[in-house]
Amino acid sequence: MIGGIAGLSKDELKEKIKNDFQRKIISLFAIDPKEATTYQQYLALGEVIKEYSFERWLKTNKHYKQNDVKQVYYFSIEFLLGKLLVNNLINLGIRDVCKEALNELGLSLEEIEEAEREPGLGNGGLGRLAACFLDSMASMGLPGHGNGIRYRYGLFEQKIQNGYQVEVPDNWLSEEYVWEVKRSYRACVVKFGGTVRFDIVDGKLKAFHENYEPVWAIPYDIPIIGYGCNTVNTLRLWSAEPFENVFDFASFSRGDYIKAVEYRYMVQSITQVLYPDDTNEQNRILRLKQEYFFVSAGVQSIIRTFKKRGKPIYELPNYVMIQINDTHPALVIPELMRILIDEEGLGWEEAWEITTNTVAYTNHTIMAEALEKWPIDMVRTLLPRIYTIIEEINRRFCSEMLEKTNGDWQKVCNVAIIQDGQINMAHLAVIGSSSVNGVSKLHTEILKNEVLKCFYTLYPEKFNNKTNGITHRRWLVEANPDLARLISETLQTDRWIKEPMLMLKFKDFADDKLTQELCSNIKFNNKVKLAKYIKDKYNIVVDPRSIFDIQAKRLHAYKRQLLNALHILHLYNMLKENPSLDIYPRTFIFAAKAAPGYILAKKIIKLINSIAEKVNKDPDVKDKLKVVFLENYCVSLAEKIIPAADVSEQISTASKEASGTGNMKFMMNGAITLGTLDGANVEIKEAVGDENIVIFGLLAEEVLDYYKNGGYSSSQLYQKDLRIRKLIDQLIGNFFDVPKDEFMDIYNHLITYNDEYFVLKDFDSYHEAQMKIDKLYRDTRRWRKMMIINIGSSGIFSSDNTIQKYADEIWHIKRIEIPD
Ligand code: 4GP
Repeated sequence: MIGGIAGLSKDELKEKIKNDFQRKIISLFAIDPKEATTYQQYLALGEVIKEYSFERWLKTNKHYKQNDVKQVYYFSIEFLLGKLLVNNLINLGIRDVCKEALNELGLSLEEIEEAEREPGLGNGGLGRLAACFLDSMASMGLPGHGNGIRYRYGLFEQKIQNGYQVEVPDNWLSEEYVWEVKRSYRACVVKFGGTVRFDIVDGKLKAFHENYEPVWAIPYDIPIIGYGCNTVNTLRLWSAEPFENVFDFASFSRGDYIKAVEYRYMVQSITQVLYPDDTNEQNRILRLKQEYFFVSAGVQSIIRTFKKRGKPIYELPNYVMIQINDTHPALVIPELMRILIDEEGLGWEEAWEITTNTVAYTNHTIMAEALEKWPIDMVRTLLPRIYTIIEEINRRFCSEMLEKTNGDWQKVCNVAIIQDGQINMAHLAVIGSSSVNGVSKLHTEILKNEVLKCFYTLYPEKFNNKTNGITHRRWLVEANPDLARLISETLQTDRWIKEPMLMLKFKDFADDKLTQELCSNIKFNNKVKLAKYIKDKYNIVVDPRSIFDIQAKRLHAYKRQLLNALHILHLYNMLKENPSLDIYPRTFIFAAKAAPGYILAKKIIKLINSIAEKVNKDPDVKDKLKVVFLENYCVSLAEKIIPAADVSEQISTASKEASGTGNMKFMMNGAITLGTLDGANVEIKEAVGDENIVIFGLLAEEVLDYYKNGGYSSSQLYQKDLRIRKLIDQLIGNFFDVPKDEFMDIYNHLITYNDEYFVLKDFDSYHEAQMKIDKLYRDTRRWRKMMIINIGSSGIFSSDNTIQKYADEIWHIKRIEIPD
């Protein structure tokens, strides 16, 4: 193993990196280092850097163990880490010296880092938040780890062909993944199917799970390296592997060869792919298997570690906290109950007390389709013992409620875990945990007053808000190094990288002409780089002097990429009517993946590309409008796009976006938010002040009121508003060069089904807001001032602040310095 790097001088370290890197190439590939491909260079460098973290990793774990430290486990079905090479170099504090070392070998760190493949183990906000939290916990010296799934295939790779999204499997593990360490010796057994038998043993009723199919859960650990400290925490991702001798396994019936093959296939499918399309039954079963798989393995390994401390089991909540990232890991609750009762021999009440004090739940969405419900038959068949426990939790809870409500069955049904033959996972999560939090002030209020109102009345003390945050180390220090340097130079310190609230001081320079100019130059250079990327990849020329107006996020009707697209079409119509119309040149950039089974979202992608084709080819509007759809949105693409944005489109229907975190990344890089008063936009507005953000559209309460009481008709709007009528007619007429009825789903969504997300209702107000942006941008000094205020204020939205609140108010854990 390569030795540690503590205590070396810069020159010693540089020499060490050069030697270790070259030796690694030889030991890995048995080739002359000069002949290595860029990818081999990346693998070798990655191995070297990973090993540099091992000493600290070991020390951290030892320290936690020896000092009986309370630790947090963040359970999440997604972790969207992004590339790790540069992140790890920065956090180890050796990026510059590594760059120099490579230069001296005639190599470029930038080229090597490009070769890294990013693990796409998440869809969007939820998974990326989990990754930001890991970075903050490690960098703040907090004992917090991740627990998730090592998917063989990540989220699909998106290609755009003829304007349509095409999904290609993301084979990210085709080569080895440098940053993980396989720990087979810490495997756990997860049990599926079978039957439950109850028997009296020593006068106590005991459950026996029999005839199940055992699956190995093999942990792969990734070191999470803290910035500017010795802490290295762990992200543990589980992979499913078959038992080689399953037919000798006592509780599994002996079978034939075909059965053995089927078993292998079943096991491997568990961790095969992220988010199987849940429109069919088989995939839904698979999803449930995934959830139980990583939860059971995670809880088992936590209990195993805890027991090594020699403490009595009832002390668990004093040493362990499990935060569940949405309801996907909510089976933690019955699984912990199972272990405490069946394996540790506790009684129900004692087990329940321990469980509820160990688990805390974060809700990330109020979208009905995302609030998980599992058919009881499915759970009973797949997880028979877990099912009996859920049933008992429900039975006890309902009888308690019946008493509380003086026998009001309706009220009890509203809060029951088992309703209409289904298990309501949000209800299970609320009932079985000590804390329930939303992810922005507005979202938490909506949870309290609408979605989980009944529970808020029952347990007001459980509910709390933790507004999301992002790690400024990845989203600023790494993604926008020039801006990071400017902040350090201006503040004459780089302490803000550890203490992000110091960034607020940058606002003091909002009127300073030099800072304004430097800031604006950095933005311009970032735009030039993005323009080059667009030219190289798509052969589209965009002018970096135009306004870069960007919407980058998952494609979803509520996020309203459609509003943006229709508005671009409107601008186009205006320019066609009046070619000398004075609008400031704009480049509209989109990046978004649609779920493979989400037809409307895919049609919106096609529409954006159809508009792009129309606009970009038309010589009449050539200098004024450009539209670009960047394919395969992922963390590394976000790192290229966000630093180049002037305008950040955060235009969801008010009440629908739980928080948003893209909004924070854009402001941190000096983009001005054009947004609705939704999610964390509300708090961004508070932070930057009304004059440094452009707000439009219906308020959340207005939206909720329309949903409850009606009063909006999109077809009336279509009749009344000529601009809107023209746009809709263009969709279904022969304006675009597309097959007949191509956009009929969009038409139906907007008109036939009355525009569920108020795209047309907010159109006018959005247009005005866009015109305001146009005007503001022309006022150079004003715009630059706005940029600086946004950048400075973004310190508030560092995930370090968010995590501090989780640590103080939910987890009750403290920062610990890991000694050298
Ligand atoms: C997302 C929310 O849509 C987003 O507003 C929020 O910022 C993010 O979680 C992190 O809290 N939800 C999901 C999901 O990604 O899968 O439900």
